Amino acid sequence: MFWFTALALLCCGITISTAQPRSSSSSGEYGGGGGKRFSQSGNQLDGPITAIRVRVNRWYIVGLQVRYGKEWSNYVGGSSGDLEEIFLHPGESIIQATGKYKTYLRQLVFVTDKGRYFPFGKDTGISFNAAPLYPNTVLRYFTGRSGSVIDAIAFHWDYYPSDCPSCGK
Ligand code: MMA
Repeated sequence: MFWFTALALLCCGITISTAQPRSSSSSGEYGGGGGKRFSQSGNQLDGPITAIRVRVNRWYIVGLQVRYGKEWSNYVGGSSGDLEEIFLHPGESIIQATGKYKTYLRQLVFVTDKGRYFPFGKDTGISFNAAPLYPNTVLRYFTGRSGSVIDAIAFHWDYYPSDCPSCGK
C-alpha cells in the first residue's frame, strides 16, 4: 500500500507539474557585485506594480521604491540626487525594461503595455534589454543589490495578478 501510494503521488506530481502552464521568468541580474542583496518578492502579494520612485544623481541610479497595489515597498539605495516618481494608469503594466550599467546601475527605462516609456538616469555603459519569456506576463517585482547606489537589478515577470488562473477569481 505504501509503495502504491508513493508511486501514485510520484506519478501525479510529475503529471501536475508538466501540465501546469508556465508563467514566471526573470531577467538579470544586471550590474556589479557590490552592495547588499534586496528582494521585493514578498511585495508582489500586495498587488500589481502601480507606481515607481527612482532616485538619480549625476552618474547613477541611486535608489528605488515601488508601489505594489496600494502599498509602497521599503526604499532601497542611497540618499544623493533627486527622487523621481511615475504612476501607471489603472491596469497598465511594465512589459519591458532596458538600461545601462558598469560597476553600478546607470540607466533604467520602463516600457508599458499602453505604449508609454519612462527613462531614468544616464545614457552610458553596457546596455541590457529585459523582457518576459511567456506571453501575457508583466513585471511583478524587483530584486538586486544596493548600497549608496543601486549596484545591480533583476526583473521578475508573471501574470498580472487578476489574470492568474490559480488566484481563484
Ligand atoms: C557602499 C557599499 C558598497 C556598494 C556601494 C554602492 C560606498 O559603498 O554598500 O558595497 O557597492 O555602496 O552601492
